[in-house]
Amino acid sequence: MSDDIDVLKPETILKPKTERPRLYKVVLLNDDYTPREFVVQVLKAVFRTTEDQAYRIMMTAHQKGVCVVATFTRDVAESKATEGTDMGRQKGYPLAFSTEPEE
Ligand code: TYC
Repeated sequence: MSDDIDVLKPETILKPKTERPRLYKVVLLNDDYTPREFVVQVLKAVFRTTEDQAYRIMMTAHQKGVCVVATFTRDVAESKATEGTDMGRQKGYPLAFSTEPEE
């Protein structure tokens, strides 16, 4: 009908969504072959860290076996982990990053 008016139906009244997305850690894994300086270069390029931050993260992984680099939403964490791992593979290094959900 031409004289119908729009009404606000209850189902159009949305509850504000305040929940934040789950965050995922990107973890750097140590290995015996990737040169330290190359790990630092990758960390700076992919995670935009300073030289100093990258060196500390690399040395933590080197000494402890793993180091959390940073946390992101799932898609960003997965693409950064893939990008870092691929940079190593292109040079023939076994450099590896993994992701895991934060508690
Ligand atoms: N352990 C490597 C070496 O001695 C350096 C390295 C550090 C590799 C951290 C990977 O995540 C890593 N050349």
